[in-house]
Amino acid sequence: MSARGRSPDRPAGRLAVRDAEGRGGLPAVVLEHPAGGRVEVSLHGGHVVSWTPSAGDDVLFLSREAVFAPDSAIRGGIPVIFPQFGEGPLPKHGFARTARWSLAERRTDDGVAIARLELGDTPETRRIWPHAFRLALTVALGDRLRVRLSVTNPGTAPFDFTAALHSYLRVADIGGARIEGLQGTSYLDKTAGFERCHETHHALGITEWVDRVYLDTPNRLVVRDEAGGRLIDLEQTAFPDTVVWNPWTKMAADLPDMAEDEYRAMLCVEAAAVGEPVSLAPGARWDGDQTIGIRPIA
Ligand code: TA6
Repeated sequence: MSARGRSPDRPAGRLAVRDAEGRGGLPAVVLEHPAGGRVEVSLHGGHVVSWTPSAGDDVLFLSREAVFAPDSAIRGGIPVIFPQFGEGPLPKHGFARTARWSLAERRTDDGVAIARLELGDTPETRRIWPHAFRLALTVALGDRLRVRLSVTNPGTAPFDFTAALHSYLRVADIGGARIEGLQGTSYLDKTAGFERCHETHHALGITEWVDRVYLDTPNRLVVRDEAGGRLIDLEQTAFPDTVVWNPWTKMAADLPDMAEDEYRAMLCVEAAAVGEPVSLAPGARWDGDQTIGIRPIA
């Protein structure tokens, strides 16, 4: 549905967290809010695949070509990237996004529906990444959606990791989308051999293939979805960096799990710890959050 053809306000429901059969028949957990909001989290990848707020379209983009299968990453939603962002010795973007997570806790608390998923090391992960680790993904649905990635080192030696919440935001049309808050920061431009550049735009529009790691970014950004008539407020803590990605025409054509025109309906603005790996001492825990809210454009 287009953002202009708004869905009617969803009926008020109850505050709940329940098991569900997710897309592709994969197990999922669904969070519901009395105001009508609904979030679906797949246990495959610990992946938030959808957040429909009380009114309007899904805030997250999910490709109509997305593949829901045990060995595949899902194109859209919020992939969890750990322990390696991008290319490197491990599979691209690490193994957390294709692993089977378990539901560790579900609760409701003061008007918020909360699910906590967990993932730990296995013989398979230790074969390619020789560390004991424990991840928790806490998804909290209130007026906004908060996603927290927690990394614990239960082992006896420190380890380093890079990570991201690779959020795919849905926009009504990329031509009217602007990111506000990055002016004055530096970024590594993956489309130009990771050249270091300086952001001069107050409101950054996307008019071509963009793939950038913005370093040391402010913890609040706004995506203005002009055609959709809404602002998407992003807040991140402990993730120092922000990745901005849109594949545009050529790159989208190379992605088998994304339709050719869909680059117009998405914009990745990712809470990331990429510029410098995080070093985690034995027994230590690191928590990184991304919170997403929406407001109508006044
Ligand atoms: O976060 C941006 C990025 O690293 C891009 O370089 C692009 O490849 C994208 O992620 C998607 O990666 P994927 O492996 O999911 O196709």
